[in-house]
Amino acid sequence: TKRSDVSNSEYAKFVSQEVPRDEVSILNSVFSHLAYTFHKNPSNTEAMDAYNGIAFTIRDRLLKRLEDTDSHFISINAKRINYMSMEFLIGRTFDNAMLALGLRKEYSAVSNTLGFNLEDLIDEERDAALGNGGLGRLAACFVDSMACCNYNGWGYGLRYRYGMFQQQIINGYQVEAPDCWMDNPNPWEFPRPEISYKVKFYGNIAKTPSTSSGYTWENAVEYDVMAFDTPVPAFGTKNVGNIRLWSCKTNDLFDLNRFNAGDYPGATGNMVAADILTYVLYPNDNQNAGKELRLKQEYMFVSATIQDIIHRFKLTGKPWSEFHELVAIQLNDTHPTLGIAELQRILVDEEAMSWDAAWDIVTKSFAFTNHTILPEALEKWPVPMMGKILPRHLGIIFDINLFFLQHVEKSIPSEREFLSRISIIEESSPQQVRMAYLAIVGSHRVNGVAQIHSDIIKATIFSEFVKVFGSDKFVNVTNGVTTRRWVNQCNPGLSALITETVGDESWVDDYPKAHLLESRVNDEDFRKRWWDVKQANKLRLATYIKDTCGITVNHDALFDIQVKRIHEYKRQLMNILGVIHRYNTLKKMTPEQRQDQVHRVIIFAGKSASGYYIAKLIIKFINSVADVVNNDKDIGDVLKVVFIPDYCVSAAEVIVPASDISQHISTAGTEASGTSNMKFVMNGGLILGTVDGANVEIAEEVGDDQIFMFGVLAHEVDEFRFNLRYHPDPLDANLQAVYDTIKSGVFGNPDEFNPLVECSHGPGDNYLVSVDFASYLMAQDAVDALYKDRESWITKSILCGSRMGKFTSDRSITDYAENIWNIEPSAVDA
Ligand code: NTF
Repeated sequence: TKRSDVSNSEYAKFVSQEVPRDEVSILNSVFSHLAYTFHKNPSNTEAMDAYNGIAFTIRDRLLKRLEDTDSHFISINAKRINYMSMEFLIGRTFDNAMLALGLRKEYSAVSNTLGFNLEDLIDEERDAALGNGGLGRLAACFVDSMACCNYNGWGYGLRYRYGMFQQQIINGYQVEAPDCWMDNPNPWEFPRPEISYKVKFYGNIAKTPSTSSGYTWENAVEYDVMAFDTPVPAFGTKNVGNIRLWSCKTNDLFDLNRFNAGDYPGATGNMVAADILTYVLYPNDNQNAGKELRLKQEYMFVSATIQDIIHRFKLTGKPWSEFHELVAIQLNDTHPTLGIAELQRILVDEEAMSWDAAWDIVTKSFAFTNHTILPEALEKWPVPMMGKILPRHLGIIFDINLFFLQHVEKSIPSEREFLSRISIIEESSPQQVRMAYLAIVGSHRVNGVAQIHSDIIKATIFSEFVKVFGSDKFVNVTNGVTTRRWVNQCNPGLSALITETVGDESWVDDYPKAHLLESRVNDEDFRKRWWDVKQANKLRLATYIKDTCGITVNHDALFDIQVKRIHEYKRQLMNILGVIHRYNTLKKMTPEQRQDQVHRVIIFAGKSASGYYIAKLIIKFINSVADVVNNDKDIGDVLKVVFIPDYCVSAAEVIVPASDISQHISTAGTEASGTSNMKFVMNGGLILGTVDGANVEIAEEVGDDQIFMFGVLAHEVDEFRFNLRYHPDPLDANLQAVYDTIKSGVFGNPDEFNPLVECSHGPGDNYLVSVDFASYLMAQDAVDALYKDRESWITKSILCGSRMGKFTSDRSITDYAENIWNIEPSAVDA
């Protein structure tokens, strides 16, 4: 019609205009948002308002780019990768977005004009903490890299009202408080009420000849699930990424009749039932709680996502046989594995497709990443629970299993035993659905996240599947981290040095270029500036520690950092036992001898799952030891122990650039990769680690001499565990002395900490603390010795920082694109 012709052409003119980038235009748009979005003027603008006003102008610019990116990929019918993850640990967006748009200087000037320091405004933003730890942060880095590398990639997840809990430390104990991150307006998300899908639970299956599969799902409870989009700013390109998060629509579930009858809880009952689905992120890392609500969360997420993917596919008008050429679906661990059954269900029940044709599409589209081998983390759902909540899916999973086992029986004549070992259904009481097995059977590729981990899964937990599917289905993609956030944004001092060395900022999205730093390793002036950058970052962290813990630390001391989720396998316990050994040693010295020692600040941070008793006790223990050490007049500045509360992405951005040494000391074979190890080394910190996860590849890249490695090897672990149980060695004298100190009561009631003594030696020592303790202490001595030799230390630090090109998530994403997704990049405006 005429009206839409006119408005279409006017609109085309309007959107083709570049958004102005000069300071005056930006200031005007900030005024406009302050006045018309927030009803503020410069005289009543507080820091939060200024942050919001400015953020909304950035949002405008991002939206424009998101729109351009989407149209671009639609116009070329680009294959889309759908990264399905129950967690996105995004952190803050403000600073990241300014840097990505290349407008940080302009925004700094604008905030000064408004009477604020940009750094203070940055602190107004709450972290988006929709993840537990490494797995969720990896997803956030990956979406950043997909956008920066010009891939058509979206993240899909859930919009939790309460993210990762806030950790308070009260009397040394972890206390959890809800993370009410949605209290303030969120400039970074866009509600999309027009994008919503129905998701069903419960009900029963009826046989109906009218559908091609012969089944329908009846009497189910239905919810409307709606999309919220979070654009992901990308550096060095006009492409912008997106994370689509789902939440239930609840308003139309209000029961007015009940309300009128005075039944207020009844009136809102259905609203609450729907709302609670995305109320809270389960706070478990490497641990599976097996709760019914979690299963519902997973299904709601999966169902909305698969429907959205199908909806977009149908817009292309292509035949189903081309689905896998336009769609790749990556499962971030097993949490979204129901997606396999959901796509199969939709194709056979609703799209009238034959089982085999549907299964072909499913297996060509899905790929699965495994992130852990810890048995307690591997997801299994009781068959009765799944049958109640998702009756049709359970039927489909049984069929998938049946056809799979028939195929195995035919291709490799096998015994019943073998079939029961690889069955998707575990014959326990009750039966359980093994989600990792479903993910393997329904995917065309399975990957681990570091070479050693990928090798281990093939040799252990998935070895039977290698026999069935062949070795090529199982690949490795080593993790990576985004250099935008983890170098450029969090460490401006270092970034300036790299930019000067490389000649421009191209290293930010081409990180291997940082190797040029190595050419300056003998340049006196450069070495001094390298050291000074580290000292400045340590001073910044010392201030943060003073503000958050009230403890004064000297930034000239060696900063020794272990920050990550608290878990027995990560062995924070070994670290704190080592601290007690150090304390004992110092106490025996004369004051003069003590002053001669390397001064250390030992820094811990991390959250424990709320129901994880031993991990919580470890936190209390660290704080009790810290109290004694920090208040011991003999010790003074020679040793300080700090537990920084509420570790989160924005805290990490202050902590990571400030390490001299960081610890990654998991029992060999237990840490799939680790990603903070990469961040610390990129920022010029050395690492003390076991032969585990990505430590192995970091050592390969930076050179064994640059790294402090210790401990037993992965293939030796079983034998040591066996010996601890049946042929224990006598206890190491240093460890015995540490236990004696604990038992003397200096750190408080020894009975309280006895479980920690019991799980660090003898048959209870599942993670081999007592086995590795002696070599750990030796490695720590080597750290001290090297730190005394400042010039050697600086050399190693520069070599480490310059050799980390491999560990950018741009490389990981390129590996996925080439080896798993079969997808090419394409830039807007290219
Ligand atoms: C984690 N896994 C691993 O424990 C880390 O080693 C790894 O770096 C990250 O994944 C990212 O790959 C998990 O959080 C989970 F849930 F799989 F246990």
